[in-house]
Amino acid sequence: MRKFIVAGGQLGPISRNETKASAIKRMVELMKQAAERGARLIVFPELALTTFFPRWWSDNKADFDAMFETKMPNDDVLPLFQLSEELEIAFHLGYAELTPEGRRFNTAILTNCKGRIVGKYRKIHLPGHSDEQSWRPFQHLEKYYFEKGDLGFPVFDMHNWKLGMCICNDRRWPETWRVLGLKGAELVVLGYNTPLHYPPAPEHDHLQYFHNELSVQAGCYQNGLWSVAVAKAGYEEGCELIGGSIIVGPTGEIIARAQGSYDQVISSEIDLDRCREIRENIFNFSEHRQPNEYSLLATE
Ligand code: CDV
Repeated sequence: MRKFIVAGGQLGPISRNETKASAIKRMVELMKQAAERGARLIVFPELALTTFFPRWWSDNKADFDAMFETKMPNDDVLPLFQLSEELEIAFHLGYAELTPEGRRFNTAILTNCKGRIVGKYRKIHLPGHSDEQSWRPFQHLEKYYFEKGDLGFPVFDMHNWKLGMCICNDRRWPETWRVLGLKGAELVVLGYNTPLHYPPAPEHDHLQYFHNELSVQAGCYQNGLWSVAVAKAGYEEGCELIGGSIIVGPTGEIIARAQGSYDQVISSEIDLDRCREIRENIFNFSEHRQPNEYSLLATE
C-alpha cells in the first residue's frame, strides 16, 4: 500500500488546567474523523497533551513534572492507542518525556496501524533560552526544561512506508531534512507550537506562517519526500500560536492546509512512489550530490 490517505489532527489551545484525559478526548474525536475519511495515519502536534509549559520560568524544574509522561502508553493516553487498533489508523503524538533516570526530553512517538509504538524521536534543535528573561512577554525555555535529543533523526519502516520524524524547530533546519532524506524517508511527520510573536525579532512576526510553509516546502522538494506538519494553534495562556497545518508533496506543493486555529482534521491521499519523480531526477543524490564539498557542514 503505497497510496493512502494521511491526516493531520490540528489542536486548538490547551489551557494550563486542562487535563491530559481531556486533551486525549479531543484527539480521539479527531482520530475518528480522520478514520471516517479513510486515513491510515494521523499526525498530532508537538507537546500535544498539555499547554506549552516552557513559556513559564520556575526555579525548580520539577514544578512542571506533572506535564511529563514517565511511561508511554499510560492510563491517560490509552484511549487513543485502543482506538488506533480498532480503526486501524497509525498516529504520531508529541509529549514531554521524563525518563527513569530523571532526564527530560521533548519527544514524539509513532505507532503502526495496530496502535503499537514503532518509532520514537527526541527533539534535537531546542530553540529559546535556558535562563529567565523577564523582558519577554512570555518565555521560551526549551533549553532549560529539555535536554537535546539523543536518538538522531530516525527513519522507521512500517506498512511498506519509510517514515522520518522531527519536531517543530527542527523543520527550519535543512540539515534535518537532508539527514532524513539520505536515510530514505518518504514521509516526514512533525508537530509544532509556534508563537506568532517572536520577541527577539518582532519585525518577523508577520512572516510566521510564511516561514512555516517555506521550511516544510523546501524540505520536501529538496529531498523528494512528503510531509504532514501539524500545529497546536490559537490563543493559549496569553500566547497566540500559529495554525496553518499542512500536507506537502515531494514537488513542494501544499495539497492540504488547515483554516483557523481550532481542532480540525486535514487530509489528503498521497502516493509514496511519487518521491521518485524528484529523487530520480533533479535531486538524484547519488548522481548529483558532491559530499566532498560539504565537509564544513559536519565539522562546524
Ligand atoms: N516549539 C518550537 O520549537 N517553536 C519554535 C519557535 C520558538 C521559533 C519554532 O521553530 O517554531
